[in-house]
Amino acid sequence: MIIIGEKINGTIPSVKQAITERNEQFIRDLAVRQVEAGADYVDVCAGTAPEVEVETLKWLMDIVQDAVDKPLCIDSPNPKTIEQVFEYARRPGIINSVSEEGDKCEVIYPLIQGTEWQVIALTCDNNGIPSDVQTRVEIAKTLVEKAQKYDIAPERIYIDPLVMALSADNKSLLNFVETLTTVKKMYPTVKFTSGLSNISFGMPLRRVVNQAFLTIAFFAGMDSAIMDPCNREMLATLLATRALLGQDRYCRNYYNAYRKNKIGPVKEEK
Ligand code: THG
Repeated sequence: MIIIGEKINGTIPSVKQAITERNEQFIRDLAVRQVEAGADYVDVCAGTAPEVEVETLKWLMDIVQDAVDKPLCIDSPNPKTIEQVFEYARRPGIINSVSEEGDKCEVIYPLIQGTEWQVIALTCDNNGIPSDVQTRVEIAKTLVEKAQKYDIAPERIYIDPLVMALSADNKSLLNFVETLTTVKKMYPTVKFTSGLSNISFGMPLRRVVNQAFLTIAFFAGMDSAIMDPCNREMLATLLATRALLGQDRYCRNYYNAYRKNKIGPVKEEK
């Protein structure tokens, strides 16, 4: 399971404040803590007004790249923003994201053609997020086929089916799994990712629902999660699931994480 650390996101109030105050230490600390907890990529999302988004993202990208040795996941709804900050990335990472909305693919795909960059592809279009599996599958197919025109192979694409709240759609997880299974039959090397918190929107004990979602989605073949690796319960669930699925020989990662105080009751550092 590939972990994309989600905490550097200007829509989180404490991060928004750090951005406003240009508090470098706060951002650096978030990057370091996420990577220490196991993040493979560090998501950076400015979440600011469009006029200052490019400048804010550049600032975030510099801090993260000076602080940690992991690639970025550049998160913006605006492909033009991504185009402008792209050259400030010091190594290939993940673009978050393209979709069938507007000209996103036409801007982003040429940008990453001939590079090792990967891309998250959301299954939505100008009509919004489809609620049925079939439309999601069709959009995923279009996104993968368009990518092939730019020599972007399916293994560089993470499909994100934008999971709905379970409280709004009782089949939300089942649709997610069916979309994943169907798309992977067509493109066995394509990857899937998802945020983990939308599923529980409006429900009590959200973290329990989020963890159950992670476990089932993981078992169903999800390759990556956009998550907070500093969330000790979620990380423990992820590592336990990985061990249960036979992906952690001798449960070594699980034991190590416990020994290194990344999961379980918080122990005082000596
Ligand atoms: N798909 C894709 N990109 C995404 C999302 C997605 N980017 C944004 C978002 N969803 C994922 N990022 C976040 C970031 C923060 C929170 C939720 C999703 C969040 N954070 C709380 C905080 O830090 O205070 C709580 C975190 C916790 O307790 O775990 O809510 O779906 N492609």
